[in-house]
Amino acid sequence: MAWLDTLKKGLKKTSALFVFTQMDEQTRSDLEEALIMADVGSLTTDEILTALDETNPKDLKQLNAFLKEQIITRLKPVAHPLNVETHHPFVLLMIGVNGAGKTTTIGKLAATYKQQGKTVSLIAGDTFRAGAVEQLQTWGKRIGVSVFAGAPNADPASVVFDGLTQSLNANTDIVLIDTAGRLHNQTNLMEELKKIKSVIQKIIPTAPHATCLVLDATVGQNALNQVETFRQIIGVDGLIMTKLDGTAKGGILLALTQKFNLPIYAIGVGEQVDDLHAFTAEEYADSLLKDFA
Ligand SMILES: Nc1nc2c(ncn2[C@@H]2O[C@H](COP(=O)(O)OP(=O)(O)OP(=O)(O)O)[C@@H](O)[C@H]2O)c(=O)[nH]1
Ligand SMILES: [Mg+2]
Repeated sequence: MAWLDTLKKGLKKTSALFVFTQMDEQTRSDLEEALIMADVGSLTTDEILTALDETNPKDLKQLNAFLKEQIITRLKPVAHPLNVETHHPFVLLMIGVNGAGKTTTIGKLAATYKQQGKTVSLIAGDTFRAGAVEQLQTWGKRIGVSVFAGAPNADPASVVFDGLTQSLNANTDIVLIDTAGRLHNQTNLMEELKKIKSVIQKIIPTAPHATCLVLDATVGQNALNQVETFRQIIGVDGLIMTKLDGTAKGGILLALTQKFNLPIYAIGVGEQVDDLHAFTAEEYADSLLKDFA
């Protein structure tokens, strides 16, 4: 996640000793380029550059401290792990485009809650993609959590209805609902999502207690469009950003926060069960800046 590598290389090119005694134009434009390349977004980049001009760091150490503070100040307010204690059962609806990491994230979350001694059930609301139900069942077996699946090709809303009813009867603490990946132009699938939500509300009027949009960090600026689309169609309470292990573009969280100010529940940093981490602004800033100064 060394997204400021560009800047570092730029500074190395322009300063043989990799030190500078004042903020010059070259350093400023290297920083601008590095921020844009890292998907921080033009608005946040402009804000950071304006703050930079006021702060006027004298050396690389000060510049590093300035950037760290900028990142932390912006992201600390959105670092909110999901609070699942607010409702019983707590119903989480997982949504997002194809391949974002919904099913994997459900598996990781379920394992976390199970470890905390809670009872968890998973509902296989993706009856659309071949193999989706089996993928969730594999996770369920691996972590020892029950999975509710409907008949093959069943209507996802009816699967969710039956699964939620069963979870209520079993007095489950947490219900995690998987859904199929879908894109903004797939009108039927988007309508289906609304139907799923209204079916949930028929059983539990306050649910879903969190509608979580899963975003793949490697898609870059497109993540902004995804939030916009899902927000309009069904509403989004918070985000989980996956695949931060595989990108130099982690700055997208700054752009998303600037635009939507949504809680970041967690981040995915790998495919394994323990690769879901709580999001903290400090750690995030450190990892973004780790090879810098
Ligand atoms: N490196 C990495 N891979 C991840 C992460 N999260 C998920 N993946 C991988 O991304 C791929 C897609 O993950 P899924 O969980 O199937 O994604 P999905 O959103 O359920 O996909 P659909 O159901 O097809 O829409 C899988 O190969 C996962 O192992 C992550 O944080 N890091
Ligand atoms: Mg899936």
